[in-house]
Amino acid sequence: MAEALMRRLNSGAADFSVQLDALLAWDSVSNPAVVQTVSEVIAAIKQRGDAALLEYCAAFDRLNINVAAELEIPQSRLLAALDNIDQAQRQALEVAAQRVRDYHQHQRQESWSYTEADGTVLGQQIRPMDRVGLYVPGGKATYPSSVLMNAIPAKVAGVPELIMVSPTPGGELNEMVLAAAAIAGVDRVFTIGGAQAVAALAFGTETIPRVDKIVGPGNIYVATAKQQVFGRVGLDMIAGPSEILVVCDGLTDPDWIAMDLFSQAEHDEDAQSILLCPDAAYLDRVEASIERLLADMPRSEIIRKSLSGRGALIDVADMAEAIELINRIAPEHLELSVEEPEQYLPQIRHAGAIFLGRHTPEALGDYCAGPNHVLPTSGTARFSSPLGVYDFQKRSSLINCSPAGAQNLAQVASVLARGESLVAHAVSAEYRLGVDAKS
Ligand code: HSO
Ligand code: ZN
Repeated sequence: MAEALMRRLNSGAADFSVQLDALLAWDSVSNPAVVQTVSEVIAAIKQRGDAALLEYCAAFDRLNINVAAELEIPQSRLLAALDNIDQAQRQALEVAAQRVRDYHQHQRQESWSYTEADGTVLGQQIRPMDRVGLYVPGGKATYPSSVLMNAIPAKVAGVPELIMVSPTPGGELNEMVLAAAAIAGVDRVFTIGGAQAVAALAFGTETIPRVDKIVGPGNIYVATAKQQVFGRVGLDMIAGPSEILVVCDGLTDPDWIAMDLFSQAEHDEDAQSILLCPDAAYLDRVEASIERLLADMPRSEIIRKSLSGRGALIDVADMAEAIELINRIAPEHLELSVEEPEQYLPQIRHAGAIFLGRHTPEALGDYCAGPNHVLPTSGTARFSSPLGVYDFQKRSSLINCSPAGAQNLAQVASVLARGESLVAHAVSAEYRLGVDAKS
């Protein structure tokens, strides 16, 4: 028999836990040479603004522009992209955008307040950020769907100015990306990329407006630059390779499951596809489907490397054990390809997105179901959530003490302040004690 493409694990094996840890291990890359280069780039943009930016565009992107204003793609050019692309693709982008918009409307948080018996009002005021930057990578991982997924929640939150940046090596524009930007309502687009684009967004230049938050994936230079500007601007998470965990009861067409595993694997050689099933014979059938279907995939080489490097077919004792593993893995995408999947939801604590039933492949969520496809990777679903409207909203606390309320609070504050030896605090509170509570 030919050697199996995917590793096979059995949860009953004595060393299973060690094997699983090894399978899941992922070190986010940090490279001292890149860190050094990126800090030089950031310093240059900070000191010399547009002049430095134009030099980097020429050096890294073969983009020879003398006037920084020409780095901006006019809105009329974005609209032209809508006509330049295949009209079936335009329509699909529009349907996807509308569904993503509808879904994200449900996430909007509203300001709230309540009034206490003594008339004091407490609450929270919710406002969008003023200006957000969206990084869109050039090259092989340029996904128009990701433009929709990043831009739409920001616009639904009410961000007035959404600035997109994307490298354009040799000046060649990606029509689908521009069309997606137009549909999503991106306000301004600049043809810059790399660490210099992140620095320009974080510090501002004469031409590039300074933003309050930067979102969107990028290569190691972009990720390193984001880390270095963190604190000056807000950031989304730094994504690791994409992952899918499929749990199947053994009753779904094995071809479907094989293709679901491929769909993650084709993103990247480092992507991770794992299948859990309580029926070992079914794992054999999926393996046979994989062998048969793989050759016809245009990205078969990437899929092969991903499945053989980081993939696994895991034989589990039962669904209870599968649930335990789900929570331990905390996958970015979880497919429950089982009968009555809803029954397991109360036990699932950690997963970026949960796809329920045999008719919900992850691919539908990647493009058009409505939920966001920017999700926590590498086990970070233990403490973080999908990108959403809430990532572009921020809160201010509201406190409005009535004179009577101030009397009540001042007594407490005064005692605590003196306990901290902060006398000005105490006296500031005590001044309010003397006030006629009716005035
Ligand atoms: N599965 C990717 C998103 C994507 N898929 C974009 C296709 N295009 C995120 O995990
Ligand atoms: Zn995908």
